[in-house]
Amino acid sequence: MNATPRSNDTLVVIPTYNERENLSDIIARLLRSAPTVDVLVVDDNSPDGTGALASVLAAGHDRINVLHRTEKDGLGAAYRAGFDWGLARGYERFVEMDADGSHQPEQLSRLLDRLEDSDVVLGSRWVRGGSVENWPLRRSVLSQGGSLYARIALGIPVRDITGGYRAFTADALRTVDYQNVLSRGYCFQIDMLWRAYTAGLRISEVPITFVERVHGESKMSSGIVKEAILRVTVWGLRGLPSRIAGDRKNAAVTIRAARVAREHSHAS
Ligand SMILES: Nc1nc2c(ncn2[C@@H]2O[C@H](COP(=O)(O)OP(=O)(O)OP(=O)(O)O)[C@@H](O)[C@H]2O)c(=O)[nH]1
Ligand SMILES: [Mg+2]
Repeated sequence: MNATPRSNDTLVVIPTYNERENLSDIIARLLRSAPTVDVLVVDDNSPDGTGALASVLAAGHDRINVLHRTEKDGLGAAYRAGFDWGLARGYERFVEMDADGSHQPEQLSRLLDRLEDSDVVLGSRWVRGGSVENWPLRRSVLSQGGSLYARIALGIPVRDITGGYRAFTADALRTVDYQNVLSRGYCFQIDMLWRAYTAGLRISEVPITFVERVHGESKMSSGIVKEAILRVTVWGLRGLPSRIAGDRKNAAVTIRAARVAREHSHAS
């Protein structure tokens, strides 16, 4: 394991699969616009050499790190590995960001500012001020329809349920027990949000401008969409009895207790 000490307390995790044409640019923009974050690229042995490029970038800069995995295993698995890596090194805030330029590093401060009084912050395309650039109507309909379906099925009062530009406190990640999130594709994002919501975490949405990728290929597939619909329906049905009973745990209290306990153990 790479034992490089961290330079900052915020880690931006960027999963990559065949993002060679995008990676240098996104990292350069991130380092420029967010001077107090470190970066972790989690590459699944991309055939196009993205992992090798990430190693070159990491060798040239203290704030850039890379985690190489042996085979393509989905976005969720990449994030789980990235969170493990960062929590083991004591990072206190985590950001999820795609490598394809859809999540603009210049808007990261919006998410981190809101994290001051939230446990989870969602970069949102579908709140006032949020938008999508260069998407065909078909993608917009699918994304908004998916969010609407998940909102109704799960009862989560959030506009953008599938978005992948997010920030979490370390305590929030520990609370949602991300290691046991089995969803693979973007359903990972719904799964994480569902767990955060049912745990009573403070969830905020901030508007972002999502820009469709220019280079490389999307990894969206019909399998990923089917996984999301199936899982959301099952969770929705399972959660129905407790929704009817209005039974939502207040884990903000648990989080505060965990924080106090940790501060106490550091002090003693
Ligand atoms: N490590 C790793 N990264 C992945 C995998 N699948 C996707 N990614 C990365 O996850 C991010 C999001 O994937 P995209 O292909 O952009 O998928 P998407 O954003 O849902 O779809 P589009 O909106 O069409 O771009 C990108 O940085 C991908 O390179 C995977 O299996 N392993
Ligand atoms: Mg994308």
